[in-house]
Amino acid sequence: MTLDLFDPAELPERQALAPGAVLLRRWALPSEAALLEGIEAVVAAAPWRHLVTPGGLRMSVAMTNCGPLGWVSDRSGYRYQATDPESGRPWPAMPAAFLALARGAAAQAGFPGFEPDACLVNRYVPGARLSLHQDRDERDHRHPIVSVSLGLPAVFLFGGQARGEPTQRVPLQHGDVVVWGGPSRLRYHGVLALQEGRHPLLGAQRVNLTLRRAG
Ligand code: MD3
Ligand code: FE
Repeated sequence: MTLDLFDPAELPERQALAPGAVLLRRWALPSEAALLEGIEAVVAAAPWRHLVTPGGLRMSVAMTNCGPLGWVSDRSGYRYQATDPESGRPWPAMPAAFLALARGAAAQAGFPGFEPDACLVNRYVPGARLSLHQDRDERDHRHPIVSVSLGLPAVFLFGGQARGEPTQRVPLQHGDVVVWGGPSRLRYHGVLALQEGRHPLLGAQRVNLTLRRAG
């Protein structure tokens, strides 16, 4: 047996990216079927949509939400709200598999007791990207954020506490889970434009679940 460090399948399962930031490679694989079913149920009740930034730009990433609170953006700003602005109804319930995954991953990363009340679901097709930003719309930044990558691989940009600081590139693949907490919680981050490709289960897309305690 040789250890091929260039084969992503051979890399260690748990990797500290920075203080408070832990990458759990393939952590979501055992629940992939339940996660995909959950995404289908959420999208059936609250379809994908392209939000507009306060500056009037249409985001290339399509989004929806589930759980008690959902993240939205429009000309008046960014916020969490309990209802889907498209339908006026509450966001669909958080699928049990999302909740179980988030609790387990957070505990594994050193954040026991994490209870998310918001899950933003992001869909990237080739060319879609997320520019460098901080997540600061949540009430209490002491709670970590759990992110789950499904489908096509992406390159995640992990910056510093200020926008101008150098960024680290972290390749994220299907099933990878990252827990961002503690001193990493307010670091700048983004996602490079998705490359073309086909994933056996998801086709030409990447879906990211971002689980947060927002309220
Ligand atoms: C690093 N989504 O929706 S979650 C977002 O892949 C967002 O769709 C990304 O950033 C995506 O806001 C990645 C990863 C993430 C979330 C919060 C962080 C990384 C973070 C907070 C601090 C540092
Ligand atoms: Fe973010």
